[in-house]
Amino acid sequence: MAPEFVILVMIMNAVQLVSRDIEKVIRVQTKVIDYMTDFFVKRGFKWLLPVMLSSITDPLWPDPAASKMRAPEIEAYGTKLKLMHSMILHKQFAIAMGLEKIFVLSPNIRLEERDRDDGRHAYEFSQLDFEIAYASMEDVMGLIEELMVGLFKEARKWGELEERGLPRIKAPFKRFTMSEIMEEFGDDEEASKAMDEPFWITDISREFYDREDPERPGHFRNYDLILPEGYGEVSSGGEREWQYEVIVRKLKESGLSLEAFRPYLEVAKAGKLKPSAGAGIGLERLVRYMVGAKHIAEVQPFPRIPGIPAVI
Ligand code: ASN
Repeated sequence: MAPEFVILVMIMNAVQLVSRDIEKVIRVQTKVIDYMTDFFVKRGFKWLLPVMLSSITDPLWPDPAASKMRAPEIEAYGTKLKLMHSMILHKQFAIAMGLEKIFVLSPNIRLEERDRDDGRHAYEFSQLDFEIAYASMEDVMGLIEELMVGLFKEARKWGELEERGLPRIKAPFKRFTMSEIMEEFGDDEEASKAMDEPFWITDISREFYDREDPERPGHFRNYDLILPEGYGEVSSGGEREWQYEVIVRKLKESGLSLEAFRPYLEVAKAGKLKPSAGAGIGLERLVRYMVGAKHIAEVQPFPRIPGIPAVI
């Protein structure tokens, strides 16, 4: 799609929006979601339905890749409920309930700052979010590599992507720590532009729930999968904290209020959180890369671009 289409999609009225040709993109999206859900179901994962409102959600802070934002709230039956930033805390609750391996197609609302329109951010999007009890970062990274290698192999056969020329990829993907990326490329965006295959960034200092390496304080057992050609981050995850004292310390270090996480802390204090690891894969970002779209608005039937009011 031509770059000028990107500009157009943002100023389109409702009739123009429903008149554009998005059928091929949604055909690809259908195949991608079909492949991915089948992959998890075949490996014994339980498929949860999404949670959209809760008294607690992902603070998305501190995170070098996110701007500070507040989850919008609605009043329901005398309590304030937040629109979900992500289901990370609910994934940990599900593991605490005894569900060993879970995934969910989760809609997330993130009211990014207005200057976040970089073609990759949408303020309403969906991720395939999964979590595995007692898993390590190697387990999750290996699973995502297997998923991506299989998906790309399959997708190269799809008529819709014939001209796109997706790369032949093989596992293991290259790995860099965040400090190696900073040193070599300046930031992850520049690294993404310099690469022609997906790669990992590990050891990222961010939200309290990603596990700090107990043997190497100040280092983190987490990971982002970055797409090449400047498409940027498509997946992020980590091993999780589960011990009450560690969680309280990290919440305090992040400057977050303990009260905002009360039910989560109650479960942690009761010793009910378990070690786990997981990740979320951004569906629109993945589809955007696969079809080679310049802007995420081109793959959203109802674009949700930071700074631009939604028409429908
Ligand atoms: N889904 C991510 C994870 O599993 C969290 C996020 O979306 N912020 O770590």
